[in-house]
Order: sequence, then C-alpha cells, then structure tokens
Amino acid sequence: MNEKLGKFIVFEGVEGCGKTTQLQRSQQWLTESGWLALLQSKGYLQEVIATREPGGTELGAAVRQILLGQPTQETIQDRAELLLYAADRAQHVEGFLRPHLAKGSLILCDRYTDSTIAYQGYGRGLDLALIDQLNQIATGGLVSDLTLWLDLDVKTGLARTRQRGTRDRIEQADLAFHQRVQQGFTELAHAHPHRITRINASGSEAEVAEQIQQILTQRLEEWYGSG
Ligand code: T5A
Repeated sequence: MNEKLGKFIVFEGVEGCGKTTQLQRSQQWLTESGWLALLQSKGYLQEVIATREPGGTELGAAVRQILLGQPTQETIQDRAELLLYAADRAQHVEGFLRPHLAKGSLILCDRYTDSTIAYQGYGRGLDLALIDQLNQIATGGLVSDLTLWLDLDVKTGLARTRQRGTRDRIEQADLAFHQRVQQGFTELAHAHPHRITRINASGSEAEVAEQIQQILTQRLEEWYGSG
C-alpha cells in the first residue's frame, strides 16, 4: 500500500533507556526548530504526533492494562502475551497509524514490531519465524521509515526504572531476560542498518537529544530536501 504521505519514526530500546523522554523532546524540537512549520508551508506534512505501543488506541489502552496493569493471580502465558501485543498493533496500524500517515502526519511512536522480536522472541524464546508472520499480519506490511534504537546498558536502564518506584510485570522479569532482549535489539540493528539507527543512550538527556536531532535533521533532508 503506497497511500502514505507522512513518515513513521519509532523509538526502541530496553526498559528505562529514555525512549519516552526523547520522543517528547523530539516532538518539541521538531516544532521549536521550525522544521514542522517549514514542511507544513511546503505542503509535505500536516502535523507531528506521538503515540505508543501498547496503548495507542482505545482498544490498545485496555490491552495495555491487561499486559502492564496490576498483575492478577493468573500468569499470562507467553503465547497469549504475544497475541495481545499483536492485537494492540493490528488495531493501532489500521485505526491510527495508516489514517494519520495518509493525511500527512509525522508520527513518533514509542515501540513497534522490533519490541515484539526482542521481548517475545529473544526474551521469552518464542519462535522468530512465527513472530515475523504475526507482525506481518498485524501491520499488513507497514514498516517504520526510521527506528531510533536507544542503546543503554540493561542494568543502568533498570536502575532508572527502579528509582521511579513501581515496576510493571515485564520490568520485574529477571536480569537474564532483559539481557536477551538487549541482544535482540543489537542483532536487529545489525540486520537492518538503514532502517535502525543506534543512539548511544548513556549520556545526559541533552546529549542523547543532540544525537537524535542530528539524525532527524539528516533524514528530513534526505526525505524532503534541505528547504
Ligand atoms: N513490550 C512492548 C513487549 O514485550 N512487546 C511488544 O511488542 C511491545 C510493543 C511497554 C512494555 O511492553 C513491552 C516492553 C515494555 O516492557 P513501556 O511503557 O514502553 O511498556 O515501558 P518501557 O519501555 O519500560 O518505558 P519506560 O517509560 O519505563 O522507559 P523509557 O521510555 O525507555 O524511559 P523514560 O524516558 O520513561 O525514562 C525512564 C527514567 O529514566 C530517566 C527518566 O527521567 C525516567 O525517570 N531518564 C534519564 N536519566 C538519566 N539520563 C538520561 N539520559 C535519562 N533519560 C531518561
């Protein structure tokens, strides 16, 4: 499907890597730097919007509550978890991402398909070919134009989330699980060097933001020209 006018940028990484912080900073920077106004004036873009998985739609918010809200007595089985993330994504792609891309939005999305490969594939050990198939079903082939992988040592990220207080069901998984997730992101970045750009996420918020702004500037120039 080639009806896409907008662009789709995804932020990925292990727990506490700073995605959410950097996504918000990027949205603000795109507006304050004048990029958005320039691209609007040329008719390339309508808006910059932020969304996330799981939870970018009303149905997704309910799925997020099941996956990451208060744990119940019953353990969520690995394949049930996989299917819940896929259901969230299918709803998000058809109900939110495609309509916004069709009208010319620049979408900043907190997590997407690579999270499923890293967490359910590498982390939980589910079959990677099965996950690829499921991602294909859920997305109908919609891939990101750019994925920013915020690469941070797992222990540092988990320490940041601990400082915040409550930890969800996945954040509570053992260290080995999160290290396998990190391995997943590392291998994905090697396999897709153009789509996935590595960001060194170990610096201050401002240092990480600076790297991301450089990459965004390069990509916007590549996509739309330098103005
Ligand atoms: N999941 C998701 C799957 O298993 N499969 C899937 O298919 C998908 C889509 C999603 C959970 O679901 C899993 C992965 C996740 O476990 P989430 O809300 O995205 O849940 O959870 P997290 O990724 O854990 O999000 P967090 O908000 O916890 O972490 P972020 O977004 O990486 O980090 P952020 O920006 O919130 O920052 C964390 C803390 O660190 C501080 C911040 O102030 C904050 O307190 N911080 C920094 N501190 C020092 N230096 C910096 N540079 C800092 N940047 C941020």
